[in-house]
Amino acid sequence: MRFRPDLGWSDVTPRADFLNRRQLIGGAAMLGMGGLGLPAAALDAVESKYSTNAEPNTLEEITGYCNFYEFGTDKGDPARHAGQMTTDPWSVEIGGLVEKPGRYDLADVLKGQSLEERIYRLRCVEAWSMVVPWIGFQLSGLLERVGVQPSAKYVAFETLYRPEEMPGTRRPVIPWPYVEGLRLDEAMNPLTILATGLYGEELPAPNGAPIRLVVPWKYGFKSIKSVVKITLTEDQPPATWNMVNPREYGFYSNVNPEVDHPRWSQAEERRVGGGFFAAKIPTQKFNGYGQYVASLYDGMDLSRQF
Ligand SMILES: Nc1nc2c(c(=O)[nH]1)N[C@H]1C(S)=C(S)[C@@H](COP(=O)(O)O)O[C@H]1N2
Ligand SMILES: [Mo]
Repeated sequence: MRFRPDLGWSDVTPRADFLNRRQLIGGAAMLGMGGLGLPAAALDAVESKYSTNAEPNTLEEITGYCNFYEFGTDKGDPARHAGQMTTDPWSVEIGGLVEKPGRYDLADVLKGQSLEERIYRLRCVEAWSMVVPWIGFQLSGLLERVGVQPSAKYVAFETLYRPEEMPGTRRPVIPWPYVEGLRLDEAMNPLTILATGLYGEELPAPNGAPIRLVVPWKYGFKSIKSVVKITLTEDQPPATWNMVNPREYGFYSNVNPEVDHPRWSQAEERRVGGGFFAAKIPTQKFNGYGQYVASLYDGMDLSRQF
């Protein structure tokens, strides 16, 4: 399915059908109830303990105000152009220090993973934020399934690079393909998900269809979109913005109001949709997820290892 900015997802996909054909065929265990015949309201009934109570942004805001440089640098470019991206068929190459390397079809990636709704805050390094009701599953589930070798210490991710379908990649704005990385313990943290949906529907193209990483305690650029490759490594993998400007964008890039970007303060953020004159809200350390992740960084000086 291609993203149509003129339609809401509920217009194009019956809600009860949001686990699309190929996901159903893949046999993803939907909230432990099995996929087929899922009542429309079932998803709403399940509260993840990791979800925020904050009001989610609208679908229009989430799909219309995006960073996805493969389609241009304007916030509206992804909504205009990401629909060109072929997202079916889709496969993810999983390799490096794993027991079962291979090219996994999307349905196979989802096999055995339980999808759930996670309503997360998303804090962009540019000092705006949103609240997004993702549908996804824990990355740890996939890594356990493919078997992580003992020597693995990091997980590297890569986005699709297909210039014919990605007008933004025809200029060297940033190095292509977009790459990112996490330390293995960050990747295994229960907050870290691979998202395949949003608002109970398939993931819209501007947000990284058909599968993207979401790491809610880090600046948004760590949450790499449209993932085609996952590699377990011994050494810290390259990360796009860190390569472009290591002084401004650290490998860790945990949300931290105490460490300013060299060119602006990170103490506050503007919630998208509040209007330009809306009061800024204070940025929380680890984007408010410290109770789950602060211990990952015990003994680290987060102002130096940012
Ligand atoms: N491949 C790829 N992934 C990406 C980006 C990008 O340009 N290309 N932008 C990042 C940035 S800066 C942010 S803030 C989030 C935005 O996600 P959203 O548009 O779904 O809100 O995606 C991240 N993932
Ligand atoms: Mo961002």
